[in-house]
Amino acid sequence: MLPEGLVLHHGHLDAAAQAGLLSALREVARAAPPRRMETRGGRRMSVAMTSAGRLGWVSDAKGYRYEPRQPSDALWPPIPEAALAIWRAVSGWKEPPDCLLLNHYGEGARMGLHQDRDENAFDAPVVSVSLGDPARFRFGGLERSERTRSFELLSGDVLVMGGPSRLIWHGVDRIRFGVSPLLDKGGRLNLTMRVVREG
Ligand code: MD3
Ligand code: FE
Repeated sequence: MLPEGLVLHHGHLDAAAQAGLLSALREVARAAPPRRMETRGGRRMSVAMTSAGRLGWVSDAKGYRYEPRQPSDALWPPIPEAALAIWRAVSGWKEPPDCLLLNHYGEGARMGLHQDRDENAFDAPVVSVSLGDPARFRFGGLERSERTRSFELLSGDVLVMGGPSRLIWHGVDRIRFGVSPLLDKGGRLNLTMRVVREG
């Protein structure tokens, strides 16, 4: 049993839909190359990230925030229609997302336990789509100290975090590198779509 508001659509995307989404994400990565960003504390993240949409998520010595432009000053590329179709199918939300955050996990990459709280739109859900190698997703509750549980996210899985689960602590312990044939170089892509409001 998952907590209220955390909904897993296992196998939402079949092989053809995964391949179609992947080619659209390659366009995003060409227009906005993924980078391993620095945390506010000056540590380099193991996950490479980029964005599409009206706003992109960035991190540097100044902290975490959403910006309308890439570090190069270019606008972020548009969110692919294949991703917006997933949002419409599972989010139950009236507005489209403002940001698609694309995360690439190479061998050994992980993401520590955190909350997503830079959006100022905690009524709106976050929708996550997994592609490529399996990942051990870990989640707890609204307090950092609460006990955590984990399950594996597989290629084609879609996870919705809404309602009372929108601000839960979560992260990725590890991926099982080289298991999925989807990405030629192995690894995992995760995309999250978010509604973002001004400060
Ligand atoms: C639960 N990404 O980008 S996706 C992130 O697999 C992030 O790349 C992980 O956490 C990844 O911020 C996990 C599942 C996920 C995404 C956002 C959430 C779970 C969430 C927001 C609120 C609660
Ligand atoms: Fe997160």
